[in-house]
Amino acid sequence: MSDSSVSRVHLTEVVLRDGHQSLIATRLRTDDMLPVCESLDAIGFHALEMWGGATFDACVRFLKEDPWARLKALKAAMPKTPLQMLLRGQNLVGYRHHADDVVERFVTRAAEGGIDIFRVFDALNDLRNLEAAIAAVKANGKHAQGALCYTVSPVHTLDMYVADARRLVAMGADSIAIKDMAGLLTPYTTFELVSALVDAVAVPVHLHTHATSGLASQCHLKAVEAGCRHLDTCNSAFAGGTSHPASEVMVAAFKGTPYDTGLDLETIASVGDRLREVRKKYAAFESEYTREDVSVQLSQVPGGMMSNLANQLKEQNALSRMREVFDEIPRVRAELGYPPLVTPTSQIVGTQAVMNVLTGERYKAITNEVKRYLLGGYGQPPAPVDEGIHRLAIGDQPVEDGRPADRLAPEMPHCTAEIGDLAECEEDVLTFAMFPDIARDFLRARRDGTLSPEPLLESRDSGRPATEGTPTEFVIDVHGESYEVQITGVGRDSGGKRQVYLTLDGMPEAVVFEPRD
Ligand code: 3PY
Ligand code: ZN
Repeated sequence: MSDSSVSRVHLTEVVLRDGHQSLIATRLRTDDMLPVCESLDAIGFHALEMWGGATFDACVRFLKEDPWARLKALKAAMPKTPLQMLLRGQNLVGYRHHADDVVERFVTRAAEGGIDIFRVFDALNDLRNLEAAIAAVKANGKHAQGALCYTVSPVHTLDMYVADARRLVAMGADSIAIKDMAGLLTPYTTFELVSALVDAVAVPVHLHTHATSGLASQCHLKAVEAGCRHLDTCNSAFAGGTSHPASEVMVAAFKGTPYDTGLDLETIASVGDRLREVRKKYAAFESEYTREDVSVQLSQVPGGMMSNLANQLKEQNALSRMREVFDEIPRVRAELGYPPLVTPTSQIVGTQAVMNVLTGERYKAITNEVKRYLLGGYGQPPAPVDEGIHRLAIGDQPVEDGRPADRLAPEMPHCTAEIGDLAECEEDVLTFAMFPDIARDFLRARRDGTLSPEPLLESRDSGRPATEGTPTEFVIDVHGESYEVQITGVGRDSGGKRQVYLTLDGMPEAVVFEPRD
């Protein structure tokens, strides 16, 4: 390999999205991004990932920033380098499936706002959930990158990934990404997987792997040896642990080799110095659990998910149940047909696992989201679901096996009418479609001039009761996103069946369960 234009490795810098999402709960503010944008733009990265994933929710919920304004500000500040976003397929930047009209308008507005590369994934790798998004990206003349969520299970074979990658290309994907959000890859499995994908498809193959287990930079090296020329890295100020290998490290690793990135280490390092200073302001959002932890290789539970859950149980003085919850997550995942753990399946599996432990009996209470999942509401699980759980949860209700969005009526007209003149533009309607409650509060506060971001210095522990006993309120914090689960009551329905009432992120859920004694 001597032709450097063929062998050169291209880096996608993720500090403005996945880096802070992984390490400081997605709290980096636009004002703290802008001062380094000119330097980031001058470095020559293949792309800068800076939008999507949890950043949209965090902007509206916590930072009281308009995510669309962030997009436009970052585009203006970084006009040269292609900008990339993470799009959760039919879930866009939220947690539920949206109708195709919302997908089309969201992608169009994001493209107009400045996104050049759309990395699109589905938590189940049900590729039907990528169809509408990829079609919209192509219709806007932008780059559609199809991402495959990497996980380990009896059904997630090399052949499955190769077949999925081929289908994505047939659907119009301009490149393929291996999305290893939990950091489960090992160097030699990476070599095998990348070799197979590079052989199978003619488009570039990207590697996105988290440094959770400590193996990621070795995976990068083996990926490059297997023919991958596109790696995701993160500026050292927000690298390592549940984030990614440092950009500086990978630039140094390939320097002077045929794979040389051609990037200037000093400029990247100077951005790192400035961002390290910025990071100090966000001390309240640091967590000791985002550090490297090889145990993810044993449990296959993403580091961020396990550790943050532990953190929250600790706040509720329920730390004694932590081990049980950690052990329960892989069991629930297997019973639900081995979904990869990524938004929103991480939320679905995580909440059910917590319920199984805290109610004292497995599946005594079953969340509505698990029922929706079993009814086909998210698409097709990778493997068959446990029959007993299926029966217990949804009895003989028919399972929908079509594309979930085919059952959804257009949403834009209704959302536009409902939010009324609080929306100043279509982007506001889209924000409302995504997060109705928090968007309404946000848009109202913006109109009233009372927007105010959460304070930076307040500890995340504050305000949480430190009482002993069974917790009735807990937060599952996954990959920078929080879901608040509150048990609000127990009772009986008219047929005498016991019910647990809870709210999941403020949405009421009534869970009916049969007494078994
Ligand atoms: C997100 O959906 O926000 C992710 O980062 C998934 O890995
Ligand atoms: Zn990631």
